[in-house]
Amino acid sequence: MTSTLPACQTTCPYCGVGCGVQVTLTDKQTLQIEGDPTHPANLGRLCSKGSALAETVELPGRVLHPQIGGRRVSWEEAITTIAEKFKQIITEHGPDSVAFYVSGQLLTEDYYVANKLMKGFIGSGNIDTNSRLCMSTPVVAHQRAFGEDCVPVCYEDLEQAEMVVLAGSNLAWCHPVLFRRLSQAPGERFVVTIDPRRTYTTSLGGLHLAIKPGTDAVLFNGLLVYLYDQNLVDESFVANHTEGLKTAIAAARASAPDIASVARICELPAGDVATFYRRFAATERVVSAYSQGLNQSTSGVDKVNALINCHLVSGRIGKPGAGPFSLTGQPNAMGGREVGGLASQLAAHMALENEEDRSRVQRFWQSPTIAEKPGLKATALFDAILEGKIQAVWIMATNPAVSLPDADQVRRALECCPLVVVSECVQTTDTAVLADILLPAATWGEKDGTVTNSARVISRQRAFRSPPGESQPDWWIVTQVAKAMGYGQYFDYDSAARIFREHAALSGFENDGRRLFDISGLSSLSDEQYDSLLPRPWPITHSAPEGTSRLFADGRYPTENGRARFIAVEPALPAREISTSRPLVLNTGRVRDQWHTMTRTGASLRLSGHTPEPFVTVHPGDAEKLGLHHKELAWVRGHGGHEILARVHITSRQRPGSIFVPMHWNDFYTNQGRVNTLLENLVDPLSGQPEFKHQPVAVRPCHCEWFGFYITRVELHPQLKYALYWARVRLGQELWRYEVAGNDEPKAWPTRARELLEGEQGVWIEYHDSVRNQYRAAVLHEERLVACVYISRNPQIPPRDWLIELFERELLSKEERMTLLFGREGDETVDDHTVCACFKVSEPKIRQAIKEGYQSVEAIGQLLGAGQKCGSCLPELHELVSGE
Ligand SMILES: Nc1nc2c(c(=O)[nH]1)N[C@H]1C(S)=C(S)[C@@H](COP(=O)(O)OP(=O)(O)OC[C@H]3O[C@@H](n4cnc5c(=O)[nH]c(N)nc54)[C@H](O)[C@@H]3O)O[C@H]1N2
Ligand SMILES: Nc1nc2c(c(=O)[nH]1)N[C@H]1C(S)=C(S)[C@@H](COP(=O)(O)OP(=O)(O)OC[C@H]3O[C@@H](n4cnc5c(=O)[nH]c(N)nc54)[C@H](O)[C@@H]3O)O[C@H]1N2
Ligand code: SF4
Ligand SMILES: [Mo]
Repeated sequence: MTSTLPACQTTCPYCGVGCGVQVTLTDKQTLQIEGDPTHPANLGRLCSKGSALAETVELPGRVLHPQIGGRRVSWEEAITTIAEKFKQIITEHGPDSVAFYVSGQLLTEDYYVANKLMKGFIGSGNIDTNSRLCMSTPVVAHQRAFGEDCVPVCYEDLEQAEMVVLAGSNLAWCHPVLFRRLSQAPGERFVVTIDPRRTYTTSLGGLHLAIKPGTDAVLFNGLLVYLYDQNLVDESFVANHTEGLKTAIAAARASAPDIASVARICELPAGDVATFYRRFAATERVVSAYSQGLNQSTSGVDKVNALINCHLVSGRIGKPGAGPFSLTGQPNAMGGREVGGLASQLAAHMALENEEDRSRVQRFWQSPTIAEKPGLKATALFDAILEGKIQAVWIMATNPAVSLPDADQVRRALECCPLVVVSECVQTTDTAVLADILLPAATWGEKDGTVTNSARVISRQRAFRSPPGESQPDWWIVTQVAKAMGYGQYFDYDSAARIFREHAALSGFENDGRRLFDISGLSSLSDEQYDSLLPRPWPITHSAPEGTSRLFADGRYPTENGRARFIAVEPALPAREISTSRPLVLNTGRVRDQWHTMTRTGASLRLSGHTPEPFVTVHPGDAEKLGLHHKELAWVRGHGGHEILARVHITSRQRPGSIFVPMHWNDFYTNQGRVNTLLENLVDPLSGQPEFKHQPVAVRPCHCEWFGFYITRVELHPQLKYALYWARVRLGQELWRYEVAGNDEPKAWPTRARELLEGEQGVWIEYHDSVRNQYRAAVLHEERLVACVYISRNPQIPPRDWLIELFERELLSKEERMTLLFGREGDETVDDHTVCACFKVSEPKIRQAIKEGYQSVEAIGQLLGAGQKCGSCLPELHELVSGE
């Protein structure tokens, strides 16, 4: 692989903060990836995931060639086959019998052509995106309140705010650079974190409201009533720029008449609710940032509108340091919305239901047809596949067999669909293995285009290496299929720049200022100008070519009458309440160092150390009731009796009555850990966004006779049949650690270990203590370590991060060989997860340093380096130091 640029400025492929990164090739021909100091999103900062990007540029397990039924074929054969099969199905069953399921991780240009092909040429609305699972709720809430899907604020507003409300957002882990900006911003500010769990985001201080899951609309309705009753309405703003306050107040009062009622329903101390309301009322500059804790709910749209109502009534919008702020998840969730990648939208913020808009887009595209109605939303789309109504689906840059609710049903849908095309870069994802036709997609660092971040800032992603094998950018693949379907003259693109110009032109086409999404100022960029485009927030017009940071400063909203709308919100209960058979609320979400289904972050050793296994967090009181023990395993049972197996973490951070399981683990990394198999397909009726935060489950201990781990250079799990549980971590290109546990009698450990590792050539050294029930073994080949095994009755397995270093040695000393069998002096059975990913500093090391007298974050930083680079671990370090 060759580098094409000495230094390349691009954008991080992970979260919606959209940090600029700078890629350089060092003298030693290795890639160096740093934060771009000139990018407005991060000004040089990166979080742990961004900092580890260089480790994952050479992604293992790439799809290198097009494949049909697992057979390598030429691009030509793959493209012709897809085009012919799609055409045939459309001829026989109509355009609505095919679908695309795309992703907020596509670049805007990829997204634009996919949407154009489906809506303008195939003539169906059936293109939906994983943003349905993520941002569709704020889209609808914005449309209801503002008339258009617009995020009013910019990142500086967060820093300028005197009060920041974080509602259903784990900012410290999910938008870490924004979290850093907030914690480093000058001046004092009061932070209110609304989250049933005490996440590390609460380390900002202020107030944590450990709200009863699902009751946020009541909390915000109560705030609306409070502001109204205390005469804190911004009379002139409300009179001149809004409508609907009276009905909104009436609805709010019916559900949240006073602080006492709110406190009771939300199960919060009344004093805390009063403090929140008082501070909100008294502070001019308030930003309320929200994310999946509100969005991923069967009444998410109402929750978001209840929050927006509070900003409208107090006029806290369109001003510096004030406004509601939807934090977007994926790097290009926003770009997808701009091109109309949701089944419920057209393109450039135009509406499918609007006759004029449809005609306008059709004229612009000069297309033979145009979708006449919205298509199927993500979960409904997969239901339609299962019912046989959709016969061909093309999935791009998303892994629905893991990430959609009722994931086994999704898998069945794909198994029975006559044609499943998957554009992927990783061969073994749970979805790619179900593809009839698998297409090699170029990925981050190999493709050119643009993305839009949470603050509407459009940035370039730039290629700095050539794609491996025959991989191609997604826009190229879609364009080839469009050409093969006979639409060549409309898809005659030879570069991302050409697509971008067309997209920009469409945004300004017959716009007259009615649609705020207008980037027509970029429609005539030359290729060179596109290449060197600097980040800027939309709208970007000819009169404001540098873009516009804050919207609605003039009080005008893109509704028919120019007024923002209050929405009357009657809070709904979660669709499924707990019951005696499923008495706990399952909440799911993210961990600090993994990204979704782990296809990239799972390949990084540094990132895998923070949370090496699927886990279930349980409150100590619940754990006691359920007979659960820390570090043992538990079964979590959900919808349809499905069960998963995960490691138990007992912590008072968890709210009693609810548990948390991360969304990330899948069949590649563990044997029974896909949490979405437990989820019923329940969606918000307005947005179609699924409920990922509130599903009833039951938890029971999983009794195991033995626990242990294997570190090997070969993949073991196909042979690990006797283990009830395995979860693996990639320690290197060809080095794995398997955590294992089983419930059979552990007599045959030595035999099993030998059977399992029979492929490993070398000398065995073993230690079997049948009294303490411990078995340790190592395999050495020419003094080099090739495998090691540790099995015990005890789930508290000693730390093992030091073992990895021994695998890197060419020659092991006698002492080192002894430690393989007998452990190291001072090894304690403590949690050995990595806290600082940049310098690989584990929790035991930090605890040891604290014991030795290094009792501040700074002192530990000086001693161990922890927290000194990206800063993502600082909240955890603070808590370790303060002994919480
Ligand atoms: N490390 C990491 N960062 C990521 C991602 C990743 O995979 N890994 N993914 C990116 C993407 S696509 C997204 S969408 C964002 C998501 O970013 P976030 O929304 O911040 O992350 P989540 O962990 O999904 O959920 C946020 C919080 O909602 C809380 N919550 C659950 N139920 C309720 C409730 O009823 N009320 C309230 N107020 N809160 C509740 C959860 O306890 C959780 O802490 O993260 C982005 N950033
Ligand atoms: N339980 C639970 N489930 C959830 C959530 C939750 O909070 N809880 N959150 C939901 C949310 S908000 C989101 S955003 C989704 C995310 O869920 P997914 O989108 O399914 O997760 P990813 O792992 O990001 O999948 C992206 C895929 O695209 C591939 N890829 C990377 N780059 C490219 C490229 O350039 N081209 C192509 N063609 N492929 C590429 C990657 O290898 C990867 O397989 O999960 C949702 N599911
Ligand atoms: S905060 Fe981290 S993951 Fe998000 S864009 Fe910035 S570096 Fe990437
Ligand atoms: Mo997301």
